[in-house]
Amino acid sequence: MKKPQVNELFRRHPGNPIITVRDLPYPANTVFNAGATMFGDQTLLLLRVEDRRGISHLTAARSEDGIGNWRIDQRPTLMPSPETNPEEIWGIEDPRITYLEELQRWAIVYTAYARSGPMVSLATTADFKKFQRLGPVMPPEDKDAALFPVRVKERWAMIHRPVAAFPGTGAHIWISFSPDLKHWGDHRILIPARRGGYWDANKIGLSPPPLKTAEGWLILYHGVRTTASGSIYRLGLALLDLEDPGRVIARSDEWVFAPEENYEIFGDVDKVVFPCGWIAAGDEVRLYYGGADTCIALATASLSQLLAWLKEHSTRGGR
Ligand code: BMA
Repeated sequence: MKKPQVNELFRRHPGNPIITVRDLPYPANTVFNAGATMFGDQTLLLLRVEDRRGISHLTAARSEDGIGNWRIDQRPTLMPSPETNPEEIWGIEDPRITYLEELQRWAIVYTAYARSGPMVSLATTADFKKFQRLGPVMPPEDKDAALFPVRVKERWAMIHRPVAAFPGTGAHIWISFSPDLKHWGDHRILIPARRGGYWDANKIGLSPPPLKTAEGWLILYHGVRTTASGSIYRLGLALLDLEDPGRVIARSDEWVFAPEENYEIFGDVDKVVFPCGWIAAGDEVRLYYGGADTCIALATASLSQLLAWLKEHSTRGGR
């Protein structure tokens, strides 16, 4: 197998962006940061739609090939519910979807946004029409969360990214555990943000949910580099032990994907690639990501190439 260069690991779809606000059946500001899953033999995206007030909701889009002919719900699929859930008063954002075989339902972990700051909320569904809210599961400030699809030693596991109010401590990726999806504990840092000039210094967060592979749980995470002209959101890889996902086996030193195309560089927020979902079909991984907080784009990769590259380029981080 020819060894791919790091900038060849993910290949952008030539039709990018695959969904923009012009594809929506109703007026809105932007569509970006979609969760993704297979629903029967269709690809289902849960789009984050920001309306013309600045408040986000979620809308389902379905496609046979996961690339085009998206059928988008005529009305918002899941709206914020500030009357019953005051933590959603400023919207619901960035859904990560995991199918829980044991419950035969999909779990949607999303950011609920209100005066107190962003926090992690959870809902489940069997059909992406009716949703059951479990409410907030992590207090603010916390976001970039997703569930593992199976229990780990009898407990559910969730990755998330709290931010400490204490200055200079950094924002790291954490893992927590729960017997019932509602009560979470045993919190600990899983992947620390690096320091100094690194692309993933000071602030990192999980991107799509962990992906089960023969070699471990594959993690794609974003690093936020603050520069004189704003932030740059780039993506790196890590691998967690299959039996004990609290153990990091590998972590890439370099980023594997970064804003390069116009639809990633220019938008409501410049220089952002922000995936919330990926789908593996055989060796192909389809990554759905928001471009510059304005559109949805697609890139594909080979799972075996990602794992081989990560193995060769891992220092396990922590510098
Ligand atoms: C993060 C999240 C994402 C967004 C990104 C860039 O904090 O809020 O939804 O894409 O910032 O603006």
